[in-house]
Amino acid sequence: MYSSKVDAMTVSTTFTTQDMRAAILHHLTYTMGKDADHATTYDWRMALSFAVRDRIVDGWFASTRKSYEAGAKRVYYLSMEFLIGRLLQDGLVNLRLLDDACEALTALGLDPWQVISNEPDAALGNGGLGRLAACFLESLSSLGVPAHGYGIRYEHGLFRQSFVDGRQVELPETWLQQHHAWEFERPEARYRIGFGGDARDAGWDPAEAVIAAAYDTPIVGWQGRWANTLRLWAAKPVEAFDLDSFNRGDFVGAATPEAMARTISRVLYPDDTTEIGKELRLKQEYFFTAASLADILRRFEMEHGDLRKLPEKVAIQLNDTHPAIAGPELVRLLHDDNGIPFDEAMDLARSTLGYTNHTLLPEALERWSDHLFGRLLPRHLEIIDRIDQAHRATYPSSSVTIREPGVVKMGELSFVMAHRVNGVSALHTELMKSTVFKELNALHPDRIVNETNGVTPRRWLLSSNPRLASLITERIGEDWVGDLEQLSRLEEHVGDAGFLSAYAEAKRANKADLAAWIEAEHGIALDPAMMFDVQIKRLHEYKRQHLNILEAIALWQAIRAAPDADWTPRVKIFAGKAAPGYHFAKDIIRLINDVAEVVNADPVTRDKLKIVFLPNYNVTLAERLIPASDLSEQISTAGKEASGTGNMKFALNGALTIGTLDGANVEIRERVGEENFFLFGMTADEVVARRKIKDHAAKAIAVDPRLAAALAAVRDGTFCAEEPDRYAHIVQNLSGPDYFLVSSDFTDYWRAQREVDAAYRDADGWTRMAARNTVRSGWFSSDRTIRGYMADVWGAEPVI
Ligand code: 26W
Repeated sequence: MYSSKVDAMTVSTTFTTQDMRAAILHHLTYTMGKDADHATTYDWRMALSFAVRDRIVDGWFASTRKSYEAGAKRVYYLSMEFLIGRLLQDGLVNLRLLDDACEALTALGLDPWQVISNEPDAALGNGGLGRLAACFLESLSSLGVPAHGYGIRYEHGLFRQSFVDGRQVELPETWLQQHHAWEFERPEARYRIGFGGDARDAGWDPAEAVIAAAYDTPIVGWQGRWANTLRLWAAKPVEAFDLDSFNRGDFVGAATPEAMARTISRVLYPDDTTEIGKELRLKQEYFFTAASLADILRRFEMEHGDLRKLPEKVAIQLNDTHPAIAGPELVRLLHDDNGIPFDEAMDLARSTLGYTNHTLLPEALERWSDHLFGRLLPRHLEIIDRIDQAHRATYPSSSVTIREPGVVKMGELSFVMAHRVNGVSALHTELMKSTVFKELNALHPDRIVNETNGVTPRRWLLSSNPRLASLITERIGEDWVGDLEQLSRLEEHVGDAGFLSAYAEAKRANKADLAAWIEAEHGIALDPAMMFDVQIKRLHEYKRQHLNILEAIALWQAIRAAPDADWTPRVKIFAGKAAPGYHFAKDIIRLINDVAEVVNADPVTRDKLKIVFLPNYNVTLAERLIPASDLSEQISTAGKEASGTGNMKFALNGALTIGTLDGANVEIRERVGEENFFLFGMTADEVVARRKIKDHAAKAIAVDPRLAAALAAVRDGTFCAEEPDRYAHIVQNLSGPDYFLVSSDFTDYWRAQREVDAAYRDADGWTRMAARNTVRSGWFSSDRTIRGYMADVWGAEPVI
């Protein structure tokens, strides 16, 4: 029987493969109630998960204990999304038990990876914002900072995507259909959350209420030295069951309270760039924010008592405006419920709150109708009005308002109610100051700071690319895992042929694995010798997947025009979901699939160009694709991508970037060296200027016959003979308004892609460039980002 008592500070090396084997069999028998002869892969995976979870729990308790003993300042990360992915492999890697687990499973006659990959992704997010939150939680634990993540335990995460005739089809996601091994229900942590009703003299009498029930998931850090808690709220009815209705035979009526309540945490809204504006979305935002604040104040009062000390011991970060109601809610709790004068309550709240902005897209900035707001949260609307009045009284000359006729602007509210506001890349933060928050920045010149995003090197290098990770560790030891900027110590190895060939071999083997998986999973044969050119991210016009496919069409046409020329064979791999209501984006998906069908079937070009759109992009697919990529497509219209984080993962894993000077591309290029980055396109300023030119798209098309020919092929049904006009609207857009300047950036994009072709033909040269990307990308660790927040925003310290 294995020993349970371990000190949180160190992972006991006493836990052997035998112990792991015994632990797995223990849980198979006593937790899953299965004997080995009848166990399914699911049973083995759960048994292994529980065995690993046991190892995490001890450290988790010790971390909690230590945080209380230290009386440390706590960080609370409020986010509507946590794009976690799988947790089993992450736990095994962070606890350094992966080898033991694989040996134990093999000894039990099982295929370790079949068991480990049986886990569904926790897809509780749309894209960048949600995944960043997950990376941040892992880094907070790896750094030993007392922190909680707070969010919603959606019953259904982001929809599953499949293709029917090349079109995206959405299917419900069902991660909770199976038992979720990593969560603990906390019946003692439940809060009543009110909605509607009336606000009357500094009080509120909600008309309806639901219960927020807590589910805790331990988030373990590197080497298991610390573990924090992700607390997700599920909505439950105040009255579980309406017996009277039931007795009257109204069975549906009897179940309604349950169904209505659960609706709030039923599903994640799949939109990631257009504000939703729906009542249920506002209910979701208030539900989790109010439950989280109630829980935060309960813990604070238990530890520290006097609420006036709140900012000293609590730092709350708002992940975009989605939890912005936290400002008014905190004022309500401090003023209405605890009698602290309004202005003081406002100052206390401001000193406690930080706000991160993740997008400048006007359509993504939340502006709630004050009608809906007033009906759902009447007291909060009153408080927002007082906050607005107070701000205007302090800055009478300013025209900044939180309220406008008919709307409540959540961006302005978040800015006014936070003591620090940050952007997520240097360029984005500057654009925040010169565009959306220009006036507020002038009023509060020291409030905006930059915290360039980062990614956790445990999941995105050590766990997903073991070949490269072990090569690095061989050369510089493994301290890089907890201190990624140590990768720079590899610089001198880049000149060493042995290192370079091992580096190239790791990439080649990763590509072979990916090709085998794509063949097995999708029946498409890819030659790993071809360049793997990859664009994986949500579908959006500003991310310009349509620029990428236009270049592919032009390349296809060029190869057909000169088949014997010396082309650099490449595969264009796409993956990404479109918001269900975003029809233009869905049409881009269909176009890519239609083009792929024609190009992949073309005997003239098939061994020189292939196009693949992999369905159901998620965290796990990204972990499979990124280590096997040669070229990273980061081609957004400059000024539109706040940061990007995929770009960082690719650079770390030795994929070269073709990209614009947008978001964090700018900082990646600065750090890896412009000679190791394929730059193209207009800058953010040039974009603004170009838009002012009448017929800018037509002008671009007129001077580039390749572009004209590619658009013509899309227009004339080359890829949809059965419905030639299918993409007329896309061509009409790109030759007309073309707001995202696809046509105007095409020529330079083509030029850069041809430079990529030439560079790829010099295999050693390419490998050197790729290795330099890895070696010089250590700064893009989310550990570095979190250290920035700790210093500039939270004033929090690690406890270990
Ligand atoms: C209200 C609907 C909605 C939902 C999510 C609007 C906007 C969002 C997010 C802010 C969109 C998002 O994920 N933004 C991305 O955030 C990443 C993390 O900072 C950045 O790296 C990406 O550039 C940014 O697009």
